Amino acid sequence: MAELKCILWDVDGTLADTERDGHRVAFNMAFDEAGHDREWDVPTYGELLAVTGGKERIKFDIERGDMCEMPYEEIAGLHARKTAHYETLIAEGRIPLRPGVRRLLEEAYAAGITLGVATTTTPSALDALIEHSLGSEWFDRFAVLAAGDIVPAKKPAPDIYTYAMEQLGVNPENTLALEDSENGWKSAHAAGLKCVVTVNDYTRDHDFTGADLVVSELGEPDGEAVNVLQDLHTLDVHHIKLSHLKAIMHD
Ligand code: XBP
Ligand code: MG
Repeated sequence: MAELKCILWDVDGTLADTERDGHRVAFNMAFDEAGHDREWDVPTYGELLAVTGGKERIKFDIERGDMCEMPYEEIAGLHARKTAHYETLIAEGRIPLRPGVRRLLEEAYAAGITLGVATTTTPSALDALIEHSLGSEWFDRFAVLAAGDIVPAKKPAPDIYTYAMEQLGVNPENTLALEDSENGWKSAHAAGLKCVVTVNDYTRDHDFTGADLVVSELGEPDGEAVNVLQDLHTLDVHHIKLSHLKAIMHD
């Protein structure tokens, strides 16, 4: 039985559905602008999401022969342009938060739970989402923003979660992760965390065996009941509340 002291949030797919209409579109804008004859359509991007990290994803597509060879500096430059396009898309307000995200963040913050972010995405892309989708006050409300290349090994390695907990001085037994993907869940699990997963169109069929709770979304009190796909703690769920997260830790 452990007390819930800290919640670490994944970003892409968890805070907001950023992949299909945000990151994917931005990659294609950068490819087009640089004269690369390559477009990542919706299903192709779904396959490529198995590789975490934008630069790593481009490199993988090159190595499998679907993009022309280029030196790493060029990949990094291409990715920097992609990030700039992504930030513009986010600033245009195209990607809302997922249902229940703001509600649960507010509830946890008001309850004095330490909140942090553990993501593979680039720090400036995360900053854009916080500024334009969440609100600037969250730069102070999150006690740590752990993102991108700050650790050498990205998810599914545990490193980004371990780094975030070290920064906060919290233990894994008091920390819960909110994730959306198999790589994210594996990363949190490898770091010793309990984990609630909110799936999306790209991740619904991923393997979440062992995850504490897998639901369609966090949901809202006045909305429809969320779809519960896996529940190791036999919780009574209509929408995910802080009390559910506490119950998972206590179990
Ligand atoms: C998701 C990722 C990222 C994004 C693209 O991160 O794997 O690579 O797809 O962002 P998470 P970058 O789910 O951990 O938030 O291009 O900035 O890497
Ligand atoms: Mg994610």
